[in-house]
Amino acid sequence: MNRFLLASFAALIGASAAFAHVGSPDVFFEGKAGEYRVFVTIRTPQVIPGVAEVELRFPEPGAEQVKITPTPLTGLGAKFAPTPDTATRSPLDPQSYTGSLWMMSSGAWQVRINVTGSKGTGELRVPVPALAQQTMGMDPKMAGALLALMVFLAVGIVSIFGAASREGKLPPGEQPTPTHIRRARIVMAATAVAVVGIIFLGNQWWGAEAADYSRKIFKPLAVKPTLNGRFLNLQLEHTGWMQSPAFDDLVPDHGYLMHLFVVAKPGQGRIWHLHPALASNGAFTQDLSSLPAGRYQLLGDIVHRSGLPETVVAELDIPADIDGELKGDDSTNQLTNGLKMVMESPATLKAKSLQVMKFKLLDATGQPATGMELYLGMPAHAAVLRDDFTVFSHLHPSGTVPAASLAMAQPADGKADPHAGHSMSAAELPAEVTFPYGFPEPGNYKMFVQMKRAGKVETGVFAITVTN
Ligand SMILES: [Cu+2]
Repeated sequence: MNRFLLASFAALIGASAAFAHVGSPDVFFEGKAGEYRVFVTIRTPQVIPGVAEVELRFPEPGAEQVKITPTPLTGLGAKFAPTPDTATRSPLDPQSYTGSLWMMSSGAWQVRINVTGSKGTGELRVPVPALAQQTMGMDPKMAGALLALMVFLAVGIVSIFGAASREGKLPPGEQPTPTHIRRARIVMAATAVAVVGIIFLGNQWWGAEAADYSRKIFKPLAVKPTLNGRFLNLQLEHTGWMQSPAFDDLVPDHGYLMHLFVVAKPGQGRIWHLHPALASNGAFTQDLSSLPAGRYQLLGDIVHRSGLPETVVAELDIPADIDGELKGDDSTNQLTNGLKMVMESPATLKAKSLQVMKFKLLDATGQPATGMELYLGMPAHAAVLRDDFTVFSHLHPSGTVPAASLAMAQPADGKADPHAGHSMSAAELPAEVTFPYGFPEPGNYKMFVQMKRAGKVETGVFAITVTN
């Protein structure tokens, strides 16, 4: 009978694991399928196997038929795609399409989007991590009803067996003798023992299934920070999820194995985007020169060879100021040379829906800045952080998908274009960028936007309120 308790216990474990993930599992992406520019939202399933909801919005008309197909990101499964599903065109907005896709196993998946219309055919492949986030708890009303049914059936079967042995062979109208009654009691006791035994075994089976499933619930790798003078050492640690025993399956993303965001607590006015060097398997080291004393949140983005991205999270106390200067691509957050960064989207946004946020870098005279450069191969990078640190997402103008995963999704025969849909020509790089993103829940957020100009990374900090 405590199977219901077990189920709710499993749900609790699930809830805490979902919290450890950095709270933003859905995929937002802008890219091109052939000549068709499209905004892609993929709402990932909470349980695996589960259904991913795909929403597509074409800013320009022309797309007439849209097919979507889920396949694993890499390996044999990626070569043998199942039959595509036709996405449903919205009756209200002919440039929007929706569809649902089953994701059958945990890991790195992709959704292939095939578009036919007035501009020919085109394909776009969008990587999606399919990770079990939680065990679905049972609805208390359903649990109550099932419990009542179970008691009714158990009592029912005991009394049926009792009545059968007491009166089954009696001619109509005759009363059972004390012998009959005694025998019936023995039968009822034996039946009750058997019923309790069956319920007990059923409970064991349920518990085993729940425990087995809870092992599949995604738990990101842990990381242990230690401070050694001005050097930060980061040691990755296993958490028991299906993880590679050595930490040797990481692949570089924009040329670095880890993108570490160091955020000052509690005000979160400042952020550093650092690139720790690999010291040995699973151990990274970073020079923290230029960090003032204080408490920091560490958020490290890594990508596995499978294409699965994850974020490792830790807290760090720095007891005394570390003086010095950052080097290379590492960056802090300041706007220099009288530059100004402005957000052109409303400062109040709705949760859970796709927003295309626009930012501009202006020079001292208020004109769009010139001399823009790519920063780590991208026109811009952004970090979205909820004020309580329960949500963190690392964005690019193409969306939430890491460039390394995106490159893996491209067909081996075609040219891999990790920046599909974005002009990468530095000569005419505009001082204006957009990021497609959907805030997972209401609350107060900070968004840190980084663009590179004249050899310097410029970071703008924006407070964003997200409503229901
Ligand atoms: Cu980035």
